[in-house]
Amino acid sequence: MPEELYPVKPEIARVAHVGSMEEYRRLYDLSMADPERFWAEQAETLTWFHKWSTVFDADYEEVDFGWFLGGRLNACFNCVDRHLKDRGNQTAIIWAADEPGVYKHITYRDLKHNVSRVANVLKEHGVKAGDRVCIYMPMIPELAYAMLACARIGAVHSVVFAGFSAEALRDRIVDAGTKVVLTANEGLRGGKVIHLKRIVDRALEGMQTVTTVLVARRTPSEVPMQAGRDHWLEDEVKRQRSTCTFEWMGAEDPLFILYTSGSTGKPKGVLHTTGGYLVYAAMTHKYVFDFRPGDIYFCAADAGWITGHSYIIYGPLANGATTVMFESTPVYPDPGRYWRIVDDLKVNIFYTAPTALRAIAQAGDSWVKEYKRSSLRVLGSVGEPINPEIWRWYHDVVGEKRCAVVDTWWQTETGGILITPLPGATPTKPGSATLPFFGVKPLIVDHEGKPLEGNGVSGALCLNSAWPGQARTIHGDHHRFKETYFTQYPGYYFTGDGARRDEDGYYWITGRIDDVINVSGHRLGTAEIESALVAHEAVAEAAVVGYPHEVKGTAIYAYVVLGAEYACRSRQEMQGALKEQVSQAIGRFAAPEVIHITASLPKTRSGKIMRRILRKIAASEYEGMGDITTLAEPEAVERLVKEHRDLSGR
Ligand code: 7RM
Repeated sequence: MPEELYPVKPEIARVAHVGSMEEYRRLYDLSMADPERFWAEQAETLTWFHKWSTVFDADYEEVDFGWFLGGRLNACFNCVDRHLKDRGNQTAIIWAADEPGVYKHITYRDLKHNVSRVANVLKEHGVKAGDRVCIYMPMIPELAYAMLACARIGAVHSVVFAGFSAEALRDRIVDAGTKVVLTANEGLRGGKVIHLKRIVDRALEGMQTVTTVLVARRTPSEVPMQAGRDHWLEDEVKRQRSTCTFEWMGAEDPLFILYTSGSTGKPKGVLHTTGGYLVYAAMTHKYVFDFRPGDIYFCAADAGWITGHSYIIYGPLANGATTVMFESTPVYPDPGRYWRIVDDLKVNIFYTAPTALRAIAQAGDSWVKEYKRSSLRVLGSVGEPINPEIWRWYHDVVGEKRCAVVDTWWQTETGGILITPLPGATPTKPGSATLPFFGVKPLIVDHEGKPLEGNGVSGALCLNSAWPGQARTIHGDHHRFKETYFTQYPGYYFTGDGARRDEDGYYWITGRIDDVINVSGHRLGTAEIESALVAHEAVAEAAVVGYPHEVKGTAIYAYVVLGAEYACRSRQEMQGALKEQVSQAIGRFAAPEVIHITASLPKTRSGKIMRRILRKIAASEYEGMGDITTLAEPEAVERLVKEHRDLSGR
């Protein structure tokens, strides 16, 4: 069967920033031939207090990169103040509350005042340039104010997704060495209350290092406030002036830390710097979504993840966009929620994760068709591979075959989108992220670390270029940064993903090939979940794998061996207790879908758990287990298969 190719829509191409494949190639070739010139030109789109002297410098041995060295700028100034002259009264942020139909429009001028007030509060509480500030907030405007306020005064924000548990939050506060935490009394999501302040209190128990907790008020509820430490943000900002000077940050000064999961149990504080990150976020937002002034842009991610950082806050605001901040879920109060917002706000560009699309599609097309969606022009996807069926549904049903679909591949570490179609230039194939963005050189590498030339090859996805948005280090552990990304395939950045380059040179991301899984677009390390499980007194051993799931994309399957004293407990009771255990250690979103209690795990004679086999069984693939003769206990496989059949009915 010839591969489906969706041509570019002429109406989109006619007005697009990049309107043809020739134009894409021309710019791509320029970016490869003379990257410094290319990126210097892009950097001109930002406002600099002082121009850079060196576009790019690298010490490959030490894995140190710098962009726009010598330059001084402020990310908050670029996202807020510089727009006041031309678009002070334009809406910067439309907040879509959890309650359907409730919106709040915040102009660029309002944004400046609100951000400045929060910045002044932070200063009053002793926050200085370079200090880390932890933000653990729901999707309310104060979250955006807090991030931008940090940027304004040169503090480094560490946003922790509000779905993380007290323990996970505590680890991140300790690792980043934060003295100030911003939170809310409660969060509201899908009509349910999340007791954020209570979680913060638990995270801070016995911790002396956090001296200030600023609490935004999202609900009328009162919460316990610890005298001297806790303050209502609304009371604090009231006293402040609506103006605050900005720090002239060096281009390579840190802008933020964002924790992400890797193949060990300890999350990594990925560090991004100011100049390169902002140039890259702004440029990709403009080109990938073909953003034009006046567009209403809606990224449905949570600001607690990198997608929210780059494509709700920094990229869109640097471009003077109107960006929607969505507090609720795609299915609250019903699966038509996204399209209701699209119609209410006349959204032109919409960006979400495949897992959300699958959940909505499952509920039936009527939820989509109830709304007009006539304002939509570009539809984006991110976070996990998008299966061709749901890609077609997005294109045909949501976009009525008029909209461009952009499947954007990137990572927390890359700062912005790296492999993606451009709406006006790239013919698309359902399920393929298509071609590299400007300045990006993907490589497909074999087991020996040899790059595979030509098309029609698959292997590990590496990158053989430097781009301004790339992470510079892991907070507090540069050695780990080098080890994690630059040693497995010497000379290249290893993404952790597998990929295929097809006959046309299009990239197909096949998913993680390390011990990371993407569950509903949330990135989790299997080792993290395992260490949460074995922390339970009943658990002797645990092994976690991912398996294909209709809505979540990948779901978590945990094999657990109980200690002798617990072996006779009711399975149901233990399964419940262990799911709760993971919720407590990481967050509810990390709780395994399946807990498979068993007598032993399949191991090699040297004691290595055979994950390959565990993955097969979890996926109900009983054929092609490969060589199991090296197993210490070959009959374990048969037992596991039988137990799995009983558990899953497959
Ligand atoms: C942006 C984000 C990164 C991992 C990455 C991939 C997977 C993301 C796509 C994708 C296939 C895509 N950052 N991933 N986008 N896989 N197609 N378009 O998600 O750090 O949280 O996760 O997500 O495995 O390595 S992340």
